[in-house]
Amino acid sequence: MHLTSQEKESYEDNGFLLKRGLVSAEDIGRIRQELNDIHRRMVADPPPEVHVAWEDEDAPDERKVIRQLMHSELVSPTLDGILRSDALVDIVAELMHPQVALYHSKLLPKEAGVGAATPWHQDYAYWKRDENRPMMINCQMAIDPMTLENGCLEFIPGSHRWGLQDHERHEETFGMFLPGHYYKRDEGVTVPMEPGDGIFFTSLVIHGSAPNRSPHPRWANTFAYNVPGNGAHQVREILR
Ligand SMILES: O=C(O)CCC(=O)C(=O)O
Repeated sequence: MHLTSQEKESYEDNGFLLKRGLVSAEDIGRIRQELNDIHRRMVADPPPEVHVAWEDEDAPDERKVIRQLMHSELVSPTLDGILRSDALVDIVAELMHPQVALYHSKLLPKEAGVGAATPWHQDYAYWKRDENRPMMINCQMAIDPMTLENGCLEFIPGSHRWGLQDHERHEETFGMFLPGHYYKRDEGVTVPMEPGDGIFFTSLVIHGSAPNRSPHPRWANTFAYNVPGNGAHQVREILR
């Protein structure tokens, strides 16, 4: 899949680019099957390399709810296939660098009623090391319909050109966020997505999402890519 010059310009101007229909409905169906009952399975028997962060609030039936599952490619063969597919890697190669490595893949199931907000932040606040530069790129793929009501991503267009801002560390979640909790920003752009859509965004663009107070789950998966050699521990596998 090749990008038009308009799409590339839009990515450079805004720091993000939405691609509709990146992944087929069949693949989304397979992911749902592979992740069936994932909250309970991760409580009972999490694979050693999979790291789970839990929501503060439990579900109404008192079950624990996943906020973020790191290394989701290890629990879903379809996610593993998608992250290395030409559909994604071709676009990453055009937007980031011709050489592409996997940094990580994470599932973000912002569950109905309990999914917390993600305060405004730049991913590079987490990823900065002495030996790397902010070359990494994300692709968040929608598994469920994502709307403002269930907490789709919001971006501050052009903020990737402001450089890395000062972030605060939240002790409870180990999160790095811009000062203040999530709040509506006038300059924020909300990006609703349908299952299979994907949004590519730079590691410096400011983004966040509202809590999911709706009755609808908002499952998404973010694939993060890096340039081989850009940070010793930030390359999991060279893809191209
Ligand atoms: O899923 C969300 O709401 C936040 C995700 C995010 O910040 C990210 O993937 O970098």
